[in-house]
Amino acid sequence: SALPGGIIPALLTPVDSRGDILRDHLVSLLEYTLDCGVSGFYVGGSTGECFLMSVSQRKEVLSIASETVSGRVPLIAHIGAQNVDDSFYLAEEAHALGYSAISAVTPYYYGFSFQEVFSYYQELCQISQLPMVMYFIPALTGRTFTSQEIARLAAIPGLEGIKFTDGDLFKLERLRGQLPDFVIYSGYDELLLPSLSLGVNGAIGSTYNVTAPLVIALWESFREGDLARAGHLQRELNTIIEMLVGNNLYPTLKDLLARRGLGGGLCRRPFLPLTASQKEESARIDTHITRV
Ligand code: NGF
Repeated sequence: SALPGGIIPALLTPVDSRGDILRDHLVSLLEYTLDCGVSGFYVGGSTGECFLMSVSQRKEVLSIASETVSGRVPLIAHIGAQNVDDSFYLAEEAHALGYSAISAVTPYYYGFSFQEVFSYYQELCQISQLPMVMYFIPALTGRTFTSQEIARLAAIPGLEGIKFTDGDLFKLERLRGQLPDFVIYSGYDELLLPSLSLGVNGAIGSTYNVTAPLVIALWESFREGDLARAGHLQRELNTIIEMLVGNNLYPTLKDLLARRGLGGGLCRRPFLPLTASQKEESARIDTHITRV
């Protein structure tokens, strides 16, 4: 498959207080994580705040990322939207901008039937020349699928992978066994090591924007068979993730970027800026990361 493996940050989108994209900050974040050795980027996903943006802003983010990365690593464009025409439009843009793959969240709201979800992916895959990574995140879409249903979706020509953001590792294991050639990305940063042991091809996550060196070290330790070191790193990372999630995740990730001189910016409304006490906690998280 043309889909990248390895550690892939779900790219943050720095914006100003009006919600406009801060191009320079986005470029700094891309250059910093590339220097850390990431294997690709997942652009415009949940972490990128796509559901809070206009289609033209989403296109702007896709275009800044492809211009900046300029072929150094593969890029996956998240193009999922509530309005299918927006998805189709963004899929075409992603292709024109040189992306390696597209990805779309499973249709949410309205409680769509399996057949409706199937038709949605089928049409997207027919329209796009790029491989598709379905984005499975039942906690936020409210829609889960059995491993058999996922296998039926995986049979759609062009649907080559899944971003598996679920804690059900039994389901992940069944899926890996049933579909040896399907590309599976771990979507919960907390569960990277167990997911690696079950055979995922890569990992896409929000916290990798600020922990790339640590998570790449975990990945390499696992590859080298040093499970003690991999386990140690997962525990350290999980302490960091727990603090991040308890402090308003995305605004804190951006605050951490700002502390490293990378800008970072704010999040779009209704996300609120960090309070004074959240900023203090962010400073503690920053110290914690540097100490590991
Ligand atoms: O933020 C969420 C929401 N999930 C991300 C990631 O799966 C989202 C995960 O990294 C993503 O890839 C995207 O931007 O589309 C978590 O933030 C992390 O495991 C901390 O819980 O569930």
